[in-house]
Amino acid sequence: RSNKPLMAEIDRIAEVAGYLWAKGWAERNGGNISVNVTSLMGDDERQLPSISSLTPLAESMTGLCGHVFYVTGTGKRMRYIAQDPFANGAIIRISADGKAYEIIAEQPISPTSELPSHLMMHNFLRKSGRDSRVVLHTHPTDLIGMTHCKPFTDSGVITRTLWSMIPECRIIVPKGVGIVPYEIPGTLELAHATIKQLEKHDVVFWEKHGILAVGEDIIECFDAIDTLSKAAQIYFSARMAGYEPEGMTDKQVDDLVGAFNL
Ligand code: 2HA
Ligand code: ZN
Repeated sequence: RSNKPLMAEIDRIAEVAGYLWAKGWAERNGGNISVNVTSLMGDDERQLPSISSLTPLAESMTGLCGHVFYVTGTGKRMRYIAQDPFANGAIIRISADGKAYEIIAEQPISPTSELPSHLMMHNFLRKSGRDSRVVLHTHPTDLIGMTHCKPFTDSGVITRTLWSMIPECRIIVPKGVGIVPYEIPGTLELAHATIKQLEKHDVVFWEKHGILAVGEDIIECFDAIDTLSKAAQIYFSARMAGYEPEGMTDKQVDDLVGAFNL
């Protein structure tokens, strides 16, 4: 725990875990976080002996050989990750051949059930040269609610609707959102479908399940989801008051691109 940059990053993860709980997006063990911390560790730390057996991965992660991640634990609650990230998550290392992982610190806490999808996303992001180190998955009530309504299961429609609620939304989520039709949580099918959406977007909805953001910075990932949630709340508030919100016009939304260099 003497590594200051790593501990500062773990503190930020704990901070965001607390926000997810406070927002009401993290019922029981809902949601999970993984962060590539390889660059925050010294050579000696990356070589730490393992404290678990080597667990094979279903697909080899050739872009992540020797990489090190903080991952939240399976079944662990965000509200407790906020209090004690090392009692509710672990540092894992991908093997030199990319075919397995082992836990190297601090306690042998098994990684999230969504590890296959998280690692595949990290693998994809590295191979495509993006410096996204963070994958954040959570269950925002309002955003999930939107995916229960047909027109919004289309990426273009849900993106335009959310963008048109407030200017900030397009400014903070300029690539819009992708959406993956319902898949069983934790499966490779879900992982593959998500990667496809990440080719064009940094934020992806999982229909009737949740949302996921990738990025360089965990606070920015949280902010993107928070801004989308704000837009969804404006939409639903209007609907609950009995009217269809007018929304900014397409021109008003598109004018932001030039004005803010998006
Ligand atoms: O960690 O959110 O998608 C529980 C989940 C699975
Ligand atoms: Zn989930």
